[in-house]
Amino acid sequence: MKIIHTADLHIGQTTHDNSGDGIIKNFDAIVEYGLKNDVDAMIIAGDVFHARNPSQTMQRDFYTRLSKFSSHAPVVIVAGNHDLPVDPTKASAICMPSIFCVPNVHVIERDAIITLETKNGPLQIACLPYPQKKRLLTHISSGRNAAEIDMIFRQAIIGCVGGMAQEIDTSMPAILVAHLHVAGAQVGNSPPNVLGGDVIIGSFDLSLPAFDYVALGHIHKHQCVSDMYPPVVYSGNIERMDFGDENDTKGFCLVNVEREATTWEFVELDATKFVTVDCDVSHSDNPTSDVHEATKKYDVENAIVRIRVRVSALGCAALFENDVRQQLNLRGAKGVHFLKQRDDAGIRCRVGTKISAMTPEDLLRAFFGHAGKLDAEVDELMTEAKYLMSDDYISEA
Ligand SMILES: [Mn+2]
Repeated sequence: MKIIHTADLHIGQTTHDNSGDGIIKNFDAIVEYGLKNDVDAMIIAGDVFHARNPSQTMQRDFYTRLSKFSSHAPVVIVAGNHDLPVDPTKASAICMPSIFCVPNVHVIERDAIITLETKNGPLQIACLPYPQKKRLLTHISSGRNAAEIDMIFRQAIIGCVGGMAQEIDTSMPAILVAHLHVAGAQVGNSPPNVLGGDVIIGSFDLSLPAFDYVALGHIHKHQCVSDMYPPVVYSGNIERMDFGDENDTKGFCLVNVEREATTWEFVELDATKFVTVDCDVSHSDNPTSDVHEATKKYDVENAIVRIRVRVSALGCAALFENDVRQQLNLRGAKGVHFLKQRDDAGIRCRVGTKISAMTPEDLLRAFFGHAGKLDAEVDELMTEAKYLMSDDYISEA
């Protein structure tokens, strides 16, 4: 049977670089793929929404697509850390389908084994939502140190997975779905909370012989973290969110589940393109046109572009960002960010292009003018400045 494994949709996530519109567009693409290829089920391994209190619009956007798919085949959602409330008396972000008992949609917030009846036979799914320390802590007596607590958590999780593996009927295909941090995984550009506070589990503690595939969520970089059978795979998130994702491919996993013979492939999605242009114009007489020239090597259509430019303090004033931005927009760039690295210290001012002909006094006067000082103030400041720059002051100091 064919299943889709996706995770970490983070609907509603925005970054400085990306408004997040591509997330829903790519979830649409996954649903369309599933319908067109007649897949048997969809697994979402946690973190559907970015916020614990998603807006009504975000919920509408997700549930309309979910219901389109679930009218065709079952969906299993295993809660991630973003889905679960910090306070256990509060509702999770994804509780609605359970409350209304929506057919074909299974939302799992506590470890459990479910059996899906797909049109190509039964599939057992062992589900392990994100292990929240707060929930686990209530079972631990006080007076333990951090390392001991970490050990107890790890043993609890390993015990839970092992217990579920024992309950599996090994004559039928089974998968494990979990939202957690596996040792040795490249965290890539995942949010920083991935690095702190997580209990880290070995992939060998998950790749047990009862299972035919381990579908993971939590780390946003797609990767397979085990060489052994069954495969242990992070599908990764479905959209590039910032420049840390520039070189990562985004997509989902198409898994062909068969007892002891499962195979999988990665299906790439059309994620927002990020392009970094590195250039050095610190010795250039015409930084604007040289930066523009440097961008020509890149395909910037529909891309968010970052220009990392090394420029002298004086050249800074002659680098007209808006000119470069306009030219890139004409070539189809969706956004342009400048990151200027000045190779010497100095004042920053926009005084026109004939800087090399100006004296330090001229430059300072221009700077005060640019900073919005009135003429009278500038005269007063210049008197003080001239004194500070004079030999008299230097010898007094
Ligand atoms: Mn997560």
